Amino acid sequence: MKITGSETTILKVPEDEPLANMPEAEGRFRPVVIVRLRTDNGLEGIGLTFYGGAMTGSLCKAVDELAELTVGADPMRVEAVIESLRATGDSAGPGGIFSLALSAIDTALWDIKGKALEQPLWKLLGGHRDRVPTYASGALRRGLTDDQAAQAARTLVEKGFTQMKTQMALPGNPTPADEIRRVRTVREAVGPDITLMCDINQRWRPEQAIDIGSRVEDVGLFWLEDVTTADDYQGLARVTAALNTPIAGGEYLYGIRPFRQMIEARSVDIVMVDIVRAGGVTPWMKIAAMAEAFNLPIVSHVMPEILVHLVAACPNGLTVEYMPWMLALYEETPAIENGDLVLPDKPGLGLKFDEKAITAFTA
Ligand code: SMN
Ligand code: MG
Repeated sequence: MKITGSETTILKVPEDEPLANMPEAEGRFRPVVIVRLRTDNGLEGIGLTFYGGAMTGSLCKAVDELAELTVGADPMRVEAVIESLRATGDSAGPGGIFSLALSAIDTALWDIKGKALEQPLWKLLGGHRDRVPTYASGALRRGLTDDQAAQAARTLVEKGFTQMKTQMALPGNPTPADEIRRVRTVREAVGPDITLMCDINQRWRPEQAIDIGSRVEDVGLFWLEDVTTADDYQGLARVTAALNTPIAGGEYLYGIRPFRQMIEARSVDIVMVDIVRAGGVTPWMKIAAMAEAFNLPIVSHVMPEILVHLVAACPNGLTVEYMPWMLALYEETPAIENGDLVLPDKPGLGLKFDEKAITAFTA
Protein backbone atom coordinates (compact mmCIF):
# COMPACT_ATOMS: atom_id res chain seq x y z
CA MET A 1 0.00 0.00 0.00
CA LYS A 2 1.22 3.48 -0.89
CA ILE A 3 0.06 7.02 -0.21
CA THR A 4 -1.06 8.61 -3.46
CA GLY A 5 -2.27 12.06 -2.49
CA SER A 6 -3.90 14.35 0.02
CA GLU A 7 -6.39 17.15 0.42
CA THR A 8 -6.38 19.84 3.09
CA THR A 9 -9.19 22.23 3.95
CA ILE A 10 -9.41 25.15 6.37
CA LEU A 11 -12.65 25.19 8.34
CA LYS A 12 -14.26 27.82 10.52
CA VAL A 13 -16.08 25.81 13.17
CA PRO A 14 -18.73 27.74 15.16
CA GLU A 15 -17.77 28.23 18.81
CA ASP A 16 -21.00 26.64 20.04
CA GLU A 17 -21.07 25.15 23.51
CA PRO A 18 -23.79 22.52 23.24
CA LEU A 19 -23.23 20.79 26.59
CA ALA A 20 -24.97 23.38 28.75
CA ASN A 21 -25.99 25.90 26.07
CA MET A 22 -24.53 28.79 27.99
CA PRO A 23 -22.69 30.76 25.28
CA GLU A 24 -20.25 33.48 26.29
CA ALA A 25 -20.02 35.11 22.86
CA GLU A 26 -22.06 34.26 19.80
CA GLY A 27 -20.95 34.28 16.18
CA ARG A 28 -17.32 33.34 16.84
CA PHE A 29 -15.44 30.61 15.00
CA ARG A 30 -12.44 28.35 15.58
CA PRO A 31 -10.08 27.81 12.66
CA VAL A 32 -9.31 24.13 12.01
CA VAL A 33 -7.29 22.38 9.30
CA ILE A 34 -8.48 18.96 8.15
CA VAL A 35 -6.48 16.56 5.99
CA ARG A 36 -7.44 13.49 4.02
CA LEU A 37 -4.59 11.16 3.07
CA ARG A 38 -5.42 8.75 0.24
CA THR A 39 -3.88 5.41 -0.73
CA ASP A 40 -3.56 3.37 -3.92
CA ASN A 41 -6.03 0.77 -2.59
CA GLY A 42 -8.78 3.31 -2.07
CA LEU A 43 -8.41 4.01 1.66
CA GLU A 44 -8.67 7.49 3.13
CA GLY A 45 -7.23 8.48 6.51
CA ILE A 46 -8.38 11.67 8.20
CA GLY A 47 -6.52 13.99 10.53
CA LEU A 48 -6.95 17.48 11.88
CA THR A 49 -5.04 20.21 13.59
CA PHE A 50 -5.57 23.69 15.04
CA TYR A 51 -4.03 26.33 17.37
CA GLY A 52 -2.87 28.17 14.24
CA GLY A 53 -4.94 31.27 15.11
CA ALA A 54 -4.20 34.04 12.64
CA MET A 55 -1.50 31.78 11.13
CA THR A 56 -3.96 29.01 10.18
CA GLY A 57 -3.16 29.60 6.48
CA SER A 58 0.50 28.86 7.26
CA LEU A 59 -0.50 25.80 9.30
CA CYS A 60 -2.58 24.51 6.39
CA LYS A 61 0.34 25.06 4.03
CA ALA A 62 2.61 23.15 6.43
CA VAL A 63 0.18 20.21 6.49
CA ASP A 64 0.01 20.33 2.69
CA GLU A 65 3.79 20.32 2.34
CA LEU A 66 4.26 17.45 4.80
CA ALA A 67 1.44 15.47 3.17
CA GLU A 68 3.05 15.94 -0.23
CA LEU A 69 6.28 14.45 1.17
CA THR A 70 4.41 11.28 2.20
CA VAL A 71 3.34 10.46 -1.37
CA GLY A 72 4.77 7.07 -2.31
CA ALA A 73 5.38 6.04 1.30
CA ASP A 74 3.88 2.95 2.98
CA PRO A 75 1.32 4.32 5.51
CA MET A 76 1.70 1.20 7.70
CA ARG A 77 5.27 2.31 8.52
CA VAL A 78 4.27 5.32 10.62
CA GLU A 79 7.66 5.74 12.31
CA ALA A 80 9.47 5.61 8.96
CA VAL A 81 7.14 8.23 7.47
CA ILE A 82 7.49 10.49 10.51
CA GLU A 83 11.27 10.13 10.45
CA SER A 84 11.40 11.23 6.82
CA LEU A 85 9.19 14.24 7.61
CA ARG A 86 11.42 15.15 10.56
CA ALA A 87 14.50 14.86 8.36
CA THR A 88 12.97 17.39 5.98
CA GLY A 89 11.13 19.82 8.23
CA ASP A 90 12.16 19.38 11.84
CA SER A 91 14.47 22.37 11.86
CA ALA A 92 11.26 24.39 11.68
CA GLY A 93 10.30 22.56 14.89
CA PRO A 94 10.52 20.63 17.08
CA GLY A 95 7.55 22.60 18.46
CA GLY A 96 5.25 25.15 16.88
CA ILE A 97 3.67 24.75 13.48
CA PHE A 98 5.86 21.74 12.61
CA SER A 99 4.40 19.67 15.48
CA LEU A 100 0.85 20.93 14.89
CA ALA A 101 1.06 19.94 11.20
CA LEU A 102 2.78 16.62 11.89
CA SER A 103 -0.04 15.69 14.26
CA ALA A 104 -2.64 15.81 11.48
CA ILE A 105 -0.49 13.56 9.26
CA ASP A 106 0.32 11.09 12.04
CA THR A 107 -3.37 10.81 12.98
CA ALA A 108 -4.35 10.19 9.34
CA LEU A 109 -1.67 7.48 9.05
CA TRP A 110 -3.09 5.68 12.10
CA ASP A 111 -6.59 5.99 10.66
CA ILE A 112 -5.36 4.33 7.44
CA LYS A 113 -3.57 1.62 9.42
CA GLY A 114 -6.75 0.79 11.33
CA LYS A 115 -8.82 0.74 8.16
CA ALA A 116 -6.27 -1.47 6.38
CA LEU A 117 -6.22 -3.94 9.29
CA GLU A 118 -9.98 -3.57 9.84
CA GLN A 119 -9.43 -2.81 13.53
CA PRO A 120 -10.49 0.18 15.64
CA LEU A 121 -7.56 2.33 16.71
CA TRP A 122 -8.01 1.66 20.45
CA LYS A 123 -7.43 -2.06 19.86
CA LEU A 124 -4.37 -1.45 17.68
CA LEU A 125 -2.86 0.75 20.39
CA GLY A 126 -3.35 -1.71 23.25
CA GLY A 127 -7.08 -2.11 23.75
CA HIS A 128 -7.00 -1.93 27.54
CA ARG A 129 -10.72 -1.05 27.99
CA ASP A 130 -13.83 -0.76 25.84
CA ARG A 131 -15.36 2.05 27.94
CA VAL A 132 -13.71 5.01 29.63
CA PRO A 133 -14.90 7.70 32.03
CA THR A 134 -15.38 11.14 30.51
CA TYR A 135 -15.84 14.63 31.90
CA ALA A 136 -17.79 17.56 30.51
CA SER A 137 -15.52 20.44 29.59
CA GLY A 138 -16.00 23.91 28.20
CA ALA A 139 -19.43 24.54 29.72
CA LEU A 140 -18.33 25.91 33.11
CA ARG A 141 -16.00 28.62 31.85
CA ARG A 142 -14.56 31.45 33.90
CA GLY A 143 -16.42 34.05 31.80
CA LEU A 144 -19.80 33.02 33.26
CA THR A 145 -21.29 34.61 36.38
CA ASP A 146 -21.52 32.47 39.52
CA ASP A 147 -25.25 31.95 38.88
CA GLN A 148 -24.69 30.97 35.25
CA ALA A 149 -21.92 28.56 36.25
CA ALA A 150 -24.18 26.95 38.89
CA GLN A 151 -27.04 26.66 36.38
CA ALA A 152 -24.76 25.19 33.68
CA ALA A 153 -23.34 22.70 36.19
CA ARG A 154 -26.85 21.54 37.13
CA THR A 155 -27.65 21.14 33.41
CA LEU A 156 -24.59 18.89 32.99
CA VAL A 157 -25.72 16.71 35.93
CA GLU A 158 -29.23 16.51 34.42
CA LYS A 159 -27.65 15.38 31.16
CA GLY A 160 -25.97 12.49 32.97
CA PHE A 161 -22.39 13.75 33.30
CA THR A 162 -20.77 12.46 36.49
CA GLN A 163 -17.49 14.32 35.94
CA MET A 164 -17.03 17.96 34.89
CA LYS A 165 -14.43 20.70 34.83
CA THR A 166 -14.77 24.32 35.82
CA GLN A 167 -12.23 27.15 35.90
CA MET A 168 -10.75 29.61 38.35
CA ALA A 169 -8.48 32.59 37.56
CA LEU A 170 -11.63 34.60 36.83
CA PRO A 171 -11.54 37.57 34.46
CA GLY A 172 -10.80 41.05 35.78
CA ASN A 173 -9.01 41.36 39.09
CA PRO A 174 -10.57 38.67 41.24
CA THR A 175 -9.66 38.48 44.90
CA PRO A 176 -8.80 35.05 46.30
CA ALA A 177 -12.26 35.21 47.92
CA ASP A 178 -13.89 35.62 44.46
CA GLU A 179 -11.99 32.60 43.15
CA ILE A 180 -12.88 30.46 46.13
CA ARG A 181 -16.55 31.50 45.97
CA ARG A 182 -16.77 30.39 42.32
CA VAL A 183 -15.46 26.89 42.87
CA ARG A 184 -17.59 26.45 46.01
CA THR A 185 -20.68 27.65 44.10
CA VAL A 186 -20.11 24.99 41.44
CA ARG A 187 -19.46 22.29 44.04
CA GLU A 188 -22.68 23.20 45.90
CA ALA A 189 -24.64 23.14 42.63
CA VAL A 190 -23.57 19.57 41.75
CA GLY A 191 -23.27 17.99 45.21
CA PRO A 192 -20.45 15.97 46.73
CA ASP A 193 -20.60 12.92 44.45
CA ILE A 194 -19.71 14.59 41.16
CA THR A 195 -16.07 14.41 40.12
CA LEU A 196 -15.07 18.06 39.75
CA MET A 197 -11.88 19.39 38.18
CA CYS A 198 -10.71 23.01 37.90
CA ASP A 199 -8.49 24.60 35.25
CA ILE A 200 -6.33 27.68 35.87
CA ASN A 201 -4.79 27.84 32.36
CA GLN A 202 -1.38 29.03 33.65
CA ARG A 203 -2.84 32.24 35.12
CA TRP A 204 -1.54 32.05 38.69
CA ARG A 205 1.91 32.40 40.17
CA PRO A 206 3.06 29.41 42.24
CA GLU A 207 2.44 31.19 45.55
CA GLN A 208 -1.10 32.14 44.45
CA ALA A 209 -1.72 28.52 43.51
CA ILE A 210 -0.55 27.38 46.95
CA ASP A 211 -2.61 30.08 48.71
CA ILE A 212 -5.90 29.57 46.85
CA GLY A 213 -5.34 25.84 46.35
CA SER A 214 -4.86 25.27 50.08
CA ARG A 215 -8.06 27.19 50.84
CA VAL A 216 -10.15 24.97 48.54
CA GLU A 217 -8.77 21.59 49.62
CA ASP A 218 -12.13 20.78 51.25
CA VAL A 219 -13.96 21.25 47.91
CA GLY A 220 -12.56 17.84 46.98
CA LEU A 221 -11.29 18.72 43.52
CA PHE A 222 -10.24 15.70 41.45
CA TRP A 223 -7.48 17.88 40.05
CA LEU A 224 -6.31 21.48 39.74
CA GLU A 225 -4.94 22.03 36.22
CA ASP A 226 -2.15 24.20 34.83
CA VAL A 227 -1.87 26.21 38.02
CA THR A 228 1.11 28.20 36.73
CA THR A 229 3.32 28.65 33.66
CA ALA A 230 3.45 25.27 31.93
CA ASP A 231 7.24 24.97 31.69
CA ASP A 232 7.96 26.28 35.19
CA TYR A 233 8.60 22.68 36.23
CA GLN A 234 10.11 23.69 39.58
CA GLY A 235 7.27 26.12 40.39
CA LEU A 236 4.73 23.43 39.55
CA ALA A 237 6.63 20.96 41.73
CA ARG A 238 6.41 23.35 44.69
CA VAL A 239 2.63 23.57 44.26
CA THR A 240 2.30 19.81 43.80
CA ALA A 241 4.29 19.19 46.97
CA ALA A 242 2.31 21.78 48.96
CA LEU A 243 -1.24 20.67 48.11
CA ASN A 244 -3.21 17.50 48.75
CA THR A 245 -5.37 18.19 45.69
CA PRO A 246 -3.75 16.47 42.69
CA ILE A 247 -2.13 18.81 40.15
CA ALA A 248 -2.61 18.12 36.42
CA GLY A 249 -0.56 19.60 33.59
CA GLY A 250 1.06 19.04 30.23
CA GLU A 251 -1.45 20.26 27.62
CA TYR A 252 0.79 23.18 26.60
CA LEU A 253 3.94 21.11 25.99
CA TYR A 254 5.18 20.28 22.50
CA GLY A 255 6.60 16.89 21.54
CA ILE A 256 7.87 14.19 23.89
CA ARG A 257 10.99 15.55 25.54
CA PRO A 258 9.51 18.31 27.76
CA PHE A 259 7.42 15.60 29.45
CA ARG A 260 10.63 13.99 30.66
CA GLN A 261 11.57 17.23 32.42
CA MET A 262 8.06 17.74 33.81
CA ILE A 263 7.76 14.20 35.14
CA GLU A 264 11.31 13.95 36.51
CA ALA A 265 10.80 17.25 38.39
CA ARG A 266 7.65 15.76 39.98
CA SER A 267 5.76 18.78 38.65
CA VAL A 268 2.38 17.07 38.32
CA ASP A 269 0.33 14.19 39.72
CA ILE A 270 -1.66 13.71 36.52
CA VAL A 271 -0.15 14.00 33.02
CA MET A 272 -2.32 15.71 30.40
CA VAL A 273 -1.26 15.40 26.77
CA ASP A 274 -2.59 17.43 23.87
CA ILE A 275 -2.35 15.30 20.72
CA VAL A 276 -1.95 18.30 18.41
CA ARG A 277 0.98 19.80 20.32
CA ALA A 278 2.50 16.37 21.02
CA GLY A 279 2.66 15.73 17.27
CA GLY A 280 0.05 12.98 16.87
CA VAL A 281 -1.00 9.55 18.08
CA THR A 282 2.57 8.15 18.01
CA PRO A 283 4.14 10.63 20.47
CA TRP A 284 0.96 10.74 22.61
CA MET A 285 1.28 7.00 23.27
CA LYS A 286 4.98 7.32 24.07
CA ILE A 287 4.26 10.04 26.64
CA ALA A 288 1.53 7.81 28.13
CA ALA A 289 4.07 5.01 28.55
CA MET A 290 6.56 7.43 30.12
CA ALA A 291 3.89 8.47 32.63
CA GLU A 292 3.10 4.82 33.34
CA ALA A 293 6.73 4.16 34.22
CA PHE A 294 6.48 6.93 36.83
CA ASN A 295 3.19 5.51 38.20
CA LEU A 296 1.24 8.52 36.91
CA PRO A 297 -2.17 8.52 35.23
CA ILE A 298 -2.64 10.05 31.80
CA VAL A 299 -5.55 12.20 30.61
CA SER A 300 -6.49 13.64 27.25
CA HIS A 301 -7.08 17.18 26.02
CA VAL A 302 -9.97 18.10 23.68
CA MET A 303 -11.25 16.01 20.68
CA PRO A 304 -12.88 13.19 22.71
CA GLU A 305 -13.95 11.51 19.45
CA ILE A 306 -10.26 10.79 18.74
CA LEU A 307 -8.66 10.76 22.19
CA VAL A 308 -11.12 8.17 23.51
CA HIS A 309 -9.12 5.59 21.53
CA LEU A 310 -5.82 6.59 23.15
CA VAL A 311 -7.03 6.83 26.75
CA ALA A 312 -8.85 3.48 26.39
CA ALA A 313 -5.71 1.85 24.98
CA CYS A 314 -3.51 2.63 28.02
CA PRO A 315 -3.56 0.91 31.41
CA ASN A 316 -2.95 4.30 33.06
CA GLY A 317 -5.67 6.17 31.09
CA LEU A 318 -7.80 8.01 33.66
CA THR A 319 -10.54 10.00 31.92
CA VAL A 320 -11.34 11.65 28.57
CA GLU A 321 -12.05 15.36 28.28
CA TYR A 322 -15.46 15.69 26.62
CA MET A 323 -14.86 19.01 24.88
CA PRO A 324 -17.49 19.18 22.13
CA TRP A 325 -15.73 21.62 19.77
CA MET A 326 -15.31 19.30 16.79
CA LEU A 327 -18.21 16.87 17.20
CA ALA A 328 -20.23 18.66 14.50
CA LEU A 329 -17.64 17.66 11.88
CA TYR A 330 -18.67 13.99 11.95
CA GLU A 331 -21.68 11.92 11.00
CA GLU A 332 -21.47 10.04 14.29
CA THR A 333 -19.30 10.25 17.43
CA PRO A 334 -18.87 7.85 20.39
CA ALA A 335 -21.89 7.57 22.68
CA ILE A 336 -21.84 8.28 26.43
CA GLU A 337 -23.47 5.63 28.65
CA ASN A 338 -23.61 6.04 32.43
CA GLY A 339 -20.90 8.67 32.30
CA ASP A 340 -18.56 6.50 30.19
CA LEU A 341 -17.60 6.90 26.56
CA VAL A 342 -18.20 3.71 24.59
CA LEU A 343 -15.42 2.73 22.18
CA PRO A 344 -16.46 2.25 18.54
CA ASP A 345 -16.11 -1.03 16.62
CA LYS A 346 -15.50 0.66 13.29
CA PRO A 347 -11.95 0.50 11.88
CA GLY A 348 -9.39 3.25 12.43
CA LEU A 349 -10.77 6.33 14.15
CA GLY A 350 -14.28 5.12 13.35
CA LEU A 351 -15.15 8.64 12.22
CA LYS A 352 -16.64 9.88 8.96
CA PHE A 353 -16.73 13.56 8.09
CA ASP A 354 -20.26 14.92 7.69
CA GLU A 355 -19.67 16.36 4.23
CA LYS A 356 -22.55 18.84 4.57
CA ALA A 357 -21.02 20.24 7.75
CA ILE A 358 -17.57 20.35 6.15
CA THR A 359 -18.96 22.31 3.19
CA ALA A 360 -20.85 24.66 5.52
CA PHE A 361 -17.73 25.30 7.65
CA THR A 362 -15.24 25.62 4.75
CA ALA A 363 -13.55 29.00 5.15
C1 SMN B 1 -8.33 24.33 26.92
C2 SMN B 1 -7.31 25.11 26.46
C3 SMN B 1 -7.19 25.39 25.11
C4 SMN B 1 -8.10 24.88 24.24
C5 SMN B 1 -9.12 24.12 24.71
C6 SMN B 1 -9.24 23.84 26.06
C7 SMN B 1 -8.40 24.03 28.40
C8 SMN B 1 -8.84 22.63 28.74
O1 SMN B 1 -7.18 24.26 28.96
O2 SMN B 1 -8.06 21.94 29.35
O3 SMN B 1 -9.97 22.27 28.42
MG1 MG C 1 -6.62 22.88 30.39
